[in-house]
Amino acid sequence: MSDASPQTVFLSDYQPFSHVLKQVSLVFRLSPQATRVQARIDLAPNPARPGKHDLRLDGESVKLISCKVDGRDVAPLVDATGLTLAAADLPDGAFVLETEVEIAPEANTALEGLYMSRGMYCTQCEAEGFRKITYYPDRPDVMAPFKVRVEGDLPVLLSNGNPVGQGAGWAEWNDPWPKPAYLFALVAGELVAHSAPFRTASGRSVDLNIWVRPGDEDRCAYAMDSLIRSMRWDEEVYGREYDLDVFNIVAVDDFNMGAMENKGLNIFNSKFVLASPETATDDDFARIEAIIAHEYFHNWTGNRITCRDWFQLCLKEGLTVFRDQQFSGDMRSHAVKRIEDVLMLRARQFREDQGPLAHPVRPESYMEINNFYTATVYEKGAEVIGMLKRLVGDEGYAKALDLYFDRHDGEAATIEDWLKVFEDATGRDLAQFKRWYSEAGTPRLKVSEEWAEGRLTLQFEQENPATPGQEVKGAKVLPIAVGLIGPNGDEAVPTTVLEMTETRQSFSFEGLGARPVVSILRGFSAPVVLERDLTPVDRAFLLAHDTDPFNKWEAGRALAKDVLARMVAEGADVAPMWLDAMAGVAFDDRLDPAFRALCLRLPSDDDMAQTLHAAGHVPDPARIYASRRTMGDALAHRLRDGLEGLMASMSVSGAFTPDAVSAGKRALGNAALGLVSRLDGGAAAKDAWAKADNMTDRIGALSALIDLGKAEAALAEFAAMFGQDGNVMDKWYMLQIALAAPDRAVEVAKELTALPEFNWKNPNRFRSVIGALSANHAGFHRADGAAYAFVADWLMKLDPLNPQTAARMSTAFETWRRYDADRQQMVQEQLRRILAQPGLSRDMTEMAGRMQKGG
Ligand code: B3K
Ligand code: ZN
Repeated sequence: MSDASPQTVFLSDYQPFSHVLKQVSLVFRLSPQATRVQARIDLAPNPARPGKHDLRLDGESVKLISCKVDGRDVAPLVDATGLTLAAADLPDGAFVLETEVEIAPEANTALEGLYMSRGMYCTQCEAEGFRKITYYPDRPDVMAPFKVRVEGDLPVLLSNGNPVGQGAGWAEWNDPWPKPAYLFALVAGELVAHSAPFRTASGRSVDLNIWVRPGDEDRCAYAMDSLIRSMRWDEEVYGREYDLDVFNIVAVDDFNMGAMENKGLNIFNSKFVLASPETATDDDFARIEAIIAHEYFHNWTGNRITCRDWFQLCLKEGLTVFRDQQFSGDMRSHAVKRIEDVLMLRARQFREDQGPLAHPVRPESYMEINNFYTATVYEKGAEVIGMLKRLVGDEGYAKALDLYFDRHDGEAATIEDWLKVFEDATGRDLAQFKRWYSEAGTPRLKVSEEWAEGRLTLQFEQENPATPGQEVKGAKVLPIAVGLIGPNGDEAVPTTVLEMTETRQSFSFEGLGARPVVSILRGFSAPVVLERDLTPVDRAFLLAHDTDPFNKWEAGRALAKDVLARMVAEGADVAPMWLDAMAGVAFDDRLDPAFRALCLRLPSDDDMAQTLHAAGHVPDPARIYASRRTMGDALAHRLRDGLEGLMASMSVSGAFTPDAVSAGKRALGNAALGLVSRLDGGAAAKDAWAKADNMTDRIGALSALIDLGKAEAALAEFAAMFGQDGNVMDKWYMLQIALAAPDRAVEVAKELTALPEFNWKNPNRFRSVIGALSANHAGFHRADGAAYAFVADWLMKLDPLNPQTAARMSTAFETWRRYDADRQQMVQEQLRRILAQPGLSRDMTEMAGRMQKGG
């Protein structure tokens, strides 16, 4: 889809819709080239919009066959984005609108609206896909109950809500819960179900089904188990029960994102449903658990209470991410989950927030809303809720959430509504806190200490950097969790939350016997960059003694980053102090193996580039890469005597289970294997490859071999084993490119994209190559710009077919400001080239335009 001049939409322009919808009935006659959709909509004037108004319905790429008002043919004004029925042609009160349209699912390559994936019909309507199915007020504040009849010659015909009838070639569904059109879903295909019963807390029976292609049904057990645990958890922790007789999940191979929370009919990217020990890694299992939970939790936070408009996206996404993070923490380890979440936040959201695409958690304008399903809306949106909870306490949070569900169930709400329930439930004024929603950018928090006569004073200063369109910002409310550790390693003052509201603010602790080491921002209590001049000795001390697991890990990470930064900037050697500290953690059996594995993971190249840039350096990708390798080699040498033993002690016997304890052991065992491989020329990795009996260990061994450039045989074996399985083969593509030596990465990507199996129209496959190349930091930022051009070529190739995925992948270019003038120019050249492409999508026009402007 292309627009000559994409329009900008503004939050400040919001107006309620002209009409209210009482009931929607749809009939689908499925056919790949010519599906007919009949819609019957009961409408009435909206009392919130006094006066008589035209009826404007959204509609794109739909062919109008007929249109009737109260049974009489009418001739609406049809244009490229919808139709209008003039007020004068409409009855004064309630009326019935009937339309029939024709659409071509088979021709739909954008995977938005009704489309086909390997013979199966499938929909994706969020954010604005329903308008590609029929004429409709496609906006989240228009909610209505839906009845759907599906006719087609496929055995399984699904839609939202409860099944009310079915026969040969048809099925009828009724969804009694009013919903916006973006939650509509339809699936038709040759599918089989993996089913299980569920009984809700109040005794209602629910049939749970996971629908997959025949042959895949034995890989649904983990997703089903995750679903059942999610449903129980939401009852126990949030008091929220499921509200229909069935809950259906469908796995589809061609999907633009992870999954979609359609009411009663979640549609999933198959890679986040299908799992067996042979095909899925521990990380895959953890992601499946989290995404199943996320989509299920949307039933209350998103579906029962939805968003008034798309600017409020974080209302459902931030909250639902927060809830899925809580759930995963409860199921696994809170410490490990928090570290992983912060790693991801820094890698994706801080990166976004510090570049040209920075935007507030609640943006105020957009051209294409699909471009705002970002780490800022999702992950920072979740962090903001975490801060809110920290500020009002667990009880205040629980009261506020109960009030939120009581007050807004069945409504389309705003961030103002959300904050008001916290104010009303806790008596707190959140006016200043609200800046977290309206101001972009990652605050930088500086801290210095003063010590005199048993009194420790912490002086904080926050800086809120300018972001595109936002030069000046106010001070943020920062919950700063602090603990003090005495010189003997005992906790002198347990975690206390300091509440910073000014630009500069001091807090004192009195009556201390000896000068403590301060542990600041425990649990990563606010999403800020902490700038702290702590000596390496103090960092090592915190790594050894901090009682807060996040800050214990953070101390080691900060130490590693200091060391690596000095290696890159000054050519310093690997600091022995860091090596000793790592040895202390790696072999400490009292620590959780998963935690130890995280400690041994070096800061990523991109993270280092971000950090160096923020410190005023121009990062040199090749130098970062080389220094990081040197650092890894030094670590391997330092730990060498213990690595074999560590690998042996981490081996998990018995049948594979994806539980957190076994996964943690495998993670540490594979980390040790990665280090051993730097010493033994690949002997241990070859051995591990031969012995691997699950995908986690297979990937561990294969990664080590690719890293050594000795993976040819293993790669061929892998392809022979899994060639038929698209999701598994995506790993094969991804690893070869992500782990390629920087000077080889583009060449490897070129070779792989030339393979006949490289089905670039499949979003997972496209991401596994283009995403992997952008993630290979030094490879992507190769000095001759070859990777920039390669990625731009592919984005331009995909854009006309699937603008959403192309635009998403274009964020590869969002960091160009960090680098030297040559690289900046080369990226600019690619952005110009993209923007000059005739018929460029609205999605890509907005993304490339924003990136071009800089920041
Ligand atoms: N709500 C969907 C994402 C829709 C993305 C549309 N471009 C999945 C989720 O966040 O749960
Ligand atoms: Zn979501």
